[in-house]
Amino acid sequence: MNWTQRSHALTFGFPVPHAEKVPEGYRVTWTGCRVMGILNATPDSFSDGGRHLGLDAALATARQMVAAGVFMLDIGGESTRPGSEPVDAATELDRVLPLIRALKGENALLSVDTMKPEVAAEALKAGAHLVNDVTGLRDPEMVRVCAESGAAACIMHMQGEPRTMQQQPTYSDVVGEVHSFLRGRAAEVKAAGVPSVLLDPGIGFGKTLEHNLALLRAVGDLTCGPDPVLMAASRKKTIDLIADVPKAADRDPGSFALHLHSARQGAALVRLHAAGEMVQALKVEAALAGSSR
Ligand code: HH2
Repeated sequence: MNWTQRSHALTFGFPVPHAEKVPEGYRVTWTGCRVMGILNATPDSFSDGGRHLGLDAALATARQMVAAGVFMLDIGGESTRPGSEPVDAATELDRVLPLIRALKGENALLSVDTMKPEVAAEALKAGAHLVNDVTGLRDPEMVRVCAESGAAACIMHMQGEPRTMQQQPTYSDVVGEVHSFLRGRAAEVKAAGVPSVLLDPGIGFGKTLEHNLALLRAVGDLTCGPDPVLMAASRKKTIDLIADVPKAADRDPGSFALHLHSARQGAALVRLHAAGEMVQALKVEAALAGSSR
């Protein structure tokens, strides 16, 4: 079976776009690799900071993505780039809630990219379906919010915290440590009642170029497991270090290469700024692999 035929699923405790009712809740299933489009309503994100601050501009981008076949939108109100300063919950909510409310009728899953349980809780009430927490649901309150609402969650691996994580990342076996953290955390949060999870090795979060390359080369070891895998390296510094592209907005070609590689290794979802373009790239890649999707 090649990557285009592999089937993936996420289960939710409430109805979501594309879902069918199953005894455990509402299940979304797909084959091959789908795209999560990045929508940062922030002034300081490393590549698209300030681009989507106006509601109309953000909605236009989001709707273009959905029209292009993007499966899930990831809406964020706080930058987590290396060195970023935290923002308070009220500021984050002011940035993400209008977008979630305006997009909840669209034919796409909505993810909220937040580390704060209070932001996640309000975002879910406003219409978000999945919580993307770069701390791997470190805060027990985040696990409770997801479990009680029936939201799916993305568990990402990060060493340290955004402000300082790139100062001196160290591992003795980066692939072994990251994969066992993700599998362990998935088992714990599902046992606590979160209906389903995505796993993400967290490219660039407390990792050197060598660490990131090792994780990218080993995606296939993570995608062998039962939980769908999300890969998210869009426009990241890794691409600059490989291909000498200092400006983040110029890194889409490298982003397509990294995520096509991840798709071929069985990733269920890839997170990109140039999300509609990635849908096109995946369709071509799938056709070459012998599938029409
Ligand atoms: N990376 C960023 C933000 N959220 N979520 C997951 N699951 N995985 C990631 O690798 C990830 C993420 C950082 O990228 P971006 O959103 O473009 O920038 P910023 O944090 O500066 O807003």
